[in-house]
Amino acid sequence: MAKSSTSLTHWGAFTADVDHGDIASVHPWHADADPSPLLGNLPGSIRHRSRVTGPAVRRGWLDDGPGPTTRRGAEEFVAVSWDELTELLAGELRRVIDTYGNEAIYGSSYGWASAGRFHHAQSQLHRFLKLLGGYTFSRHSYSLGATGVIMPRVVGTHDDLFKRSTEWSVIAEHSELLVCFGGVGIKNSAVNPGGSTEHPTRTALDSLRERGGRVVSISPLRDDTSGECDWWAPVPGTDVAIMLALAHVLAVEGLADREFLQTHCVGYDRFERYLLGKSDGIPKTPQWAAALSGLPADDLVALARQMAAHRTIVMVSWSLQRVRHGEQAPWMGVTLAAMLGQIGLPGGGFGHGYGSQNELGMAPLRCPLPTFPQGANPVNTFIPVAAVSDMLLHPGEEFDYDGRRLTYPDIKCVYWAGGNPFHHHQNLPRLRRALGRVDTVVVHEPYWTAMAKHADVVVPSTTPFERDDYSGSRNDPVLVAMPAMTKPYADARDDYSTFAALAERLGVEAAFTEGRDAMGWLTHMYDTWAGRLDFEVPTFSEFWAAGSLRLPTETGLTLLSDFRADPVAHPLRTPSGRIEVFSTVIDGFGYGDCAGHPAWYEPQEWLGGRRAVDHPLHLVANQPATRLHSQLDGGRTSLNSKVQGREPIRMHPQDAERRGLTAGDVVRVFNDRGSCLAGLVVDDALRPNVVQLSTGAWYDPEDPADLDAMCVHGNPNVLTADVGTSSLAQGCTGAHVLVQVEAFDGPLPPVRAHQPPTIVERSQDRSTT
Ligand SMILES: Nc1nc2c(c(=O)[nH]1)N[C@H]1C(S)=C(S)[C@@H](COP(=O)(O)OP(=O)(O)OC[C@H]3O[C@@H](n4cnc5c(=O)[nH]c(N)nc54)[C@H](O)[C@@H]3O)O[C@H]1N2
Ligand SMILES: Nc1nc2c(c(=O)[nH]1)N[C@H]1C(S)=C(S)[C@@H](COP(=O)(O)OP(=O)(O)OC[C@H]3O[C@@H](n4cnc5c(=O)[nH]c(N)nc54)[C@H](O)[C@@H]3O)O[C@H]1N2
Ligand SMILES: [Mo]
Repeated sequence: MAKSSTSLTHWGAFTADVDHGDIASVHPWHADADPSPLLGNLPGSIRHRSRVTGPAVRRGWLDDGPGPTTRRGAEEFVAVSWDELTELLAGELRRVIDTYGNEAIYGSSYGWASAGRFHHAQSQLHRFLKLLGGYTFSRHSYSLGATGVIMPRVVGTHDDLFKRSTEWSVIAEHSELLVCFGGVGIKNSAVNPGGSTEHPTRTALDSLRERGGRVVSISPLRDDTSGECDWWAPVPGTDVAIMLALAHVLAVEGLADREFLQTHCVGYDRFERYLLGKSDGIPKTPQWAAALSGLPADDLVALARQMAAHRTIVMVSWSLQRVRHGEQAPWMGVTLAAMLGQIGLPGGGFGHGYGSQNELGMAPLRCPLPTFPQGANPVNTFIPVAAVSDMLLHPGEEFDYDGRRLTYPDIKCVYWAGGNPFHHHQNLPRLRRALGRVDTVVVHEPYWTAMAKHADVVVPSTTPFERDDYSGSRNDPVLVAMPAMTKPYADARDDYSTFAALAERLGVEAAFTEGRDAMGWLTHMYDTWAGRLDFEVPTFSEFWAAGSLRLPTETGLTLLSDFRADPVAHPLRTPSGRIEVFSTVIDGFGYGDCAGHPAWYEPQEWLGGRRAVDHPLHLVANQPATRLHSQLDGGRTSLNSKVQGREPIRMHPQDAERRGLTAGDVVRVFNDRGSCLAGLVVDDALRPNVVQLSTGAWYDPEDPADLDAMCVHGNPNVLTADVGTSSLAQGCTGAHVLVQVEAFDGPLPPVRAHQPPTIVERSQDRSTT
């Protein structure tokens, strides 16, 4: 008998019909005007064949004990009982801590996990490891690695750029011109960490256009902006040159707002010397940018004049900073907006990530959300998050980061819960070698992802639909109850229960659980939160029965309006209190790859460089339209997009014809780092010489024992370079990679990505006999 139940994912709230322990169908949240197609991945996800059904240990780890090995990902697993798993894992954690210290555990566990304030995998793991004495952690994200370091130095914050961004309703009402680098799409704004109950992007853009507003979408892909727009498709990676050219026109035509630059910024003069070519002999003219970007110089001149004449918002998508020198695009975007002098005016100024995530343009909550307490980490050692392979491969080596020299720790145990490095990290052959260096890899997962298949100890987790929780996000007005739809599948357990059992073996149970079960925590977190609010909310049981709770928001925001109105009373948290067009601090670091003002640096992976001779196609490895990262890759929406079971790669008709390829072909995508198969889609919505292969197809090596094997399924991270944005931020650079594409004529290898590995029962296990 189907029963109806409401829940929340990062891509939206929904009601599900639940039948025989699984989601049978989903209905979007009643108030969501533009629900995400990603909801289509949910039916069948609870009992999917790729679920981890019980605890499992890699054969070699069980037989030979912990230690470095290149066999990870290529061996069978042995099914063990929960008791045995707990015993083995507790013993290994104790061994690593006693022998090498807590720093030897890499417990950062980057990843998106699932929505839920209590059963949030990383929060559970971090609290647990802190009670054991701590772990090596990571800073910032794959999303915003460059922004997270550069923007606090330029505008005193990175978080407020998103949390307190100009609201969509203000843009729809006041903006006349949106100049969007990277577009402003609805593909990505489906998603909000913690969940969304509204998706306003499409409607806001429609109302802006109805008012006569214009959208200029500067992006290699036409569909990066929803609805009608002027589509300008430059050579990928040349946006900073384009922004500099627009700035050049403003500077030489007397269109820059000198007063705003004087009162609200520092260092414009230093920057202008560079802009005009006085410091390096190269004026950043529209002609100069045209040669790099392929955009006509006249168009750039005309656009700059229009930007100065109209209420204009400069939007920079997050993708622009997920490349080598990624610090420059947001810095230059703010500088360009500062020259226009409209920062802090309704509908003018700067936006960073409209169309990247749903929180942009959504009103922030006036209150915090209920929180699972974390405690402090006694270990101070950290890495910038995307340096994980570097860390594992180079223990003891020094590296640059944000003005400091840091040293990589010597990691013995990698512990992951709620993330998938075989989704998120670059150069996967290198990651496999890096993981080969440690003694033990532990992974908590509901699904047999490639990361789970590369683990020594695999801990089966529940999905959010098998446990009670609630969730919301800081830029969404509703706290949503997530009652369990069904009991845990097979032998899966909540991460909380797993850690509670481990905590018991390791003598920290009382501190970890504080005597509460999951429902006890949900109530406690809610009551603690409610007690600190300055307004009344229903009791926990009233909220739970109602299923949702609307919270007050701060509406009508314009980013930095206070600062604009009075920069002395509302200074930015920068050394000068103003926007740092020139940063003395960054200049003082003396980095060759990030100077004291925004600048054009030749990209590492781009069509204008020497690498393009052998790799003539620019691959945009963007976020998938059909799923969140690698999550539910085996779901309906995701599978429907595949071509002969492979991830689709989009190519311009001209490029396909030149290679004798037709739509529906399986092609080989390759460079000097690796190769993968993909299914060809021919489409003129791309700039020629650009191909697009989104992230998220589960890594599927043709021969798992070969560390350099071709991925038969289409994961672009076998191709991407594992290199930081710059010495400043060392952020992720996975957005761009140069490749070649050819027909694949061999016999088609099967896709096994969504199949579990070989698991033998303990009774058939020779190590017990
Ligand atoms: N080339 C390239 N690479 C990229 C990017 C790019 O643009 N290009 N983008 C980057 C970006 S911005 C990001 S944010 C990362 C995303 O990388 P990740 O966040 O690591 O990717 P996800 O697929 O969301 O991984 C989350 C995992 O958590 C698991 N999970 C869900 N709920 C639970 C739970 O309750 N318990 C446990 N134990 N596990 C759970 C899911 O099954 C899934 O495997 O990828 C980055 N990688
Ligand atoms: N459906 C869906 N939505 C998501 C996610 C997902 O996995 N699926 N992930 C979420 C996460 S964690 C994050 S961090 C955000 C990321 O948000 P973004 O970083 O903005 O996402 P991308 O899809 O990588 O890039 C957006 C667009 O930028 C364009 N672009 C790429 N390179 C260039 C360039 O050099 N110049 C210009 N002008 N444009 C360029 C690409 O065509 C691309 O489609 O998305 C979030 N939203
Ligand atoms: Mo992200």
